[in-house]
This record gives sequence, C-alpha cells and structure tokens, in this order.
Amino acid sequence: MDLVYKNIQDAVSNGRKLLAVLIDPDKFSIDNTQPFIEKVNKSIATHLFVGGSTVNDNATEILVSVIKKHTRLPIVLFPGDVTQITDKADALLFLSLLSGRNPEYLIGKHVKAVSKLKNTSLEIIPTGYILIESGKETAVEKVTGTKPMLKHDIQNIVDTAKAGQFLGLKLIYLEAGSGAKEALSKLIIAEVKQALNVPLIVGGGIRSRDQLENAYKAGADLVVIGTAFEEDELFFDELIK
Ligand code: 1GP
Repeated sequence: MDLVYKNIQDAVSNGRKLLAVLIDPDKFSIDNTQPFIEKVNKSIATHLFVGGSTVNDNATEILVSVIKKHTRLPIVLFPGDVTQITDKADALLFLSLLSGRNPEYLIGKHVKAVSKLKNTSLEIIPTGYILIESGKETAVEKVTGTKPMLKHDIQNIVDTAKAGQFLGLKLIYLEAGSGAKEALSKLIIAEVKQALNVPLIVGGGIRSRDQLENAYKAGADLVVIGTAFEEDELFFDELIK
C-alpha cells in the first residue's frame, strides 16, 4: 500500500498543507536526535525527509533507525546518491533531475539503484526534481554538474514540470537549493501549481513562518525546510502545533 503518497494526495484534496523537516545526515549530530525529534513532534511538521548531497556510507541507515525510535511521522528518503537508500525508512523520493541535462541524474543513478530496491519494502515515489536559480551556486549544482533553471524563464519551468507529469512522475519538487539566499517566488510556485495535477513540493531558503505561509498560499502542497532548523532550533517555537 502506497500510504505516504496516498496521505499526500488526501491532504491536497482536503486543503491540508504539509511540512517536511529535512535532516542531512552529514550535518546532523546523531547525539542530538532525541531532543531534535521531540521538537519536530511538537511542531506542525508532517514528514521527516532524510538526505543530502554528500553523505558517508551507512550514515543514513544509522540515522533513520535512531529517528524511528522517537517519532511516528513518516520518514522519507531524499537521497543525493544510491548509497543513501535504506529499507529502514518508509518511502523514497525516486528523483529525476529534470532541470539538468546530465543523464546520470535523469536515469543513470536510477538504474544503479535497482539492485538495492529489488526486494525493498520502501514505497518508491517517482519525483521530478527541478532546480531553480537562487542567488548562489548550490550543492546540487556542484554535485550533479548541472545548471539551475533561470527564475525569469517561468514558461520553461512550467513546461518542465508538466513534462514530468506527462512522463508519469507522481510529485514535482521545485527546489531553490539548500540554504538558498532567496526562496522561490510566489509567482513561480503559483504558475507551476496551476499547470499540474500532481502534488507540488517546494523547498530551499525558507526561514520564517511568513515565507512558509507564502509558499502555501502560492500553491505549495508540501514545503521542505532544513537549513533554518540546522542554524537555529528556536525556529521550532514558531511552528508549534
Ligand atoms: C533542500 O529544499 C531543501 O534540498 C530545503 O532547503 O535547507 O534551504 O531549507 P533549506
């Protein structure tokens, strides 16, 4: 049963907005798991995403196992590489980097992941990942060797998202990049949302409750926030249930 995706679809149908807290195993101290996850549990967060651009082997699996002991929220892998796939999570965003033209990130890594996924219990959610420029070079750009889409080229961004949907992808993720200086504009989010029938994820550079609400108002169904919590856990106080 595809429970994680079904829950996202139900939320979209009911106008319930979703929030994922992103934990990058490379930047997170495992000793801080319990207090951090307690804050997540008291907040409006609905999902935990785990992943990063460069993560040591096994770090993801160890971290997911520990997180699981402290929360009932679904844990969704948001992997930068095949090595970050672990059965301990609930679901996997099977990401294809639609904004780039590097075949390795469009299909190559996916083929390499198959042997790891053959007998998996992970719910695999095909996701179109679209990186949009945000003022500085992001880790995704460096690691994938691709350029982000230009923020003023809205028609091209919309067409790219729509092409992903036509290919059968079940989610579209609009990404400004981790720690982005500028979060995505309401206009980009609104135009993409209007063109899509699948749920829309938005992330990158969101650091305040106002920015979060703006992303929701523009049409984001699920917002991902990582850096703001890494920099200051007091941000959870603004997001208490
Ligand atoms: C990054 O979209 C996520 O891949 C979250 O971005 O770390 O800037 O919140 P931030």
